[in-house]
Amino acid sequence: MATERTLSIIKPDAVAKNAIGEIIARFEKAGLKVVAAKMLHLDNDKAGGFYAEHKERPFFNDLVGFMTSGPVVVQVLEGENAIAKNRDLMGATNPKDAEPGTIRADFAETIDANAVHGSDSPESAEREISYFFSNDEICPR
Ligand code: RTP
Ligand code: MG
Repeated sequence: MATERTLSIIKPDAVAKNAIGEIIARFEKAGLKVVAAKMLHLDNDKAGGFYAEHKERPFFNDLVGFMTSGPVVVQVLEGENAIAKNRDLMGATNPKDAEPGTIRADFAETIDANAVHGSDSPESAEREISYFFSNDEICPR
């Protein structure tokens, strides 16, 4: 298996719940390393550009509204199979369908405010990491 990098976002609902540390602990306990991190308050352009693939979807405006409703923590996670591993730790998009013990099952209640984002493929990971981080902000370890 290859070492990969993935983009993770702790969304405004989880930041508001003071769950940043508990969520990052789950990544670290699963063997993923934080190699870059920052807190940001996204504006409409930055959030809309990030979710551009969903621009035509009926939930797009709500999604951008939610993602700009408070600060987020954006990080790059590195490790074996990091993209799929992070998606497993997150659980299903709708917390009601998420397996017990996943981040979304434990920290989220609704599909709109679902605690975390994780890249869904190597191509999205590459795009999303460079959307938030320059190379000199990533610290291989
Ligand atoms: P994310 O991109 O945030 O990691 O979530 P995901 O891959 O599990 O889900 P995705 O299909 O990429 O959707 C992005 C976010 O849009 C919201 N959503 N709402 N109301 C709806 O039917 C609906 N579908 C998606 C969710 O907040 C989802 O995380
Ligand atoms: Mg997605």
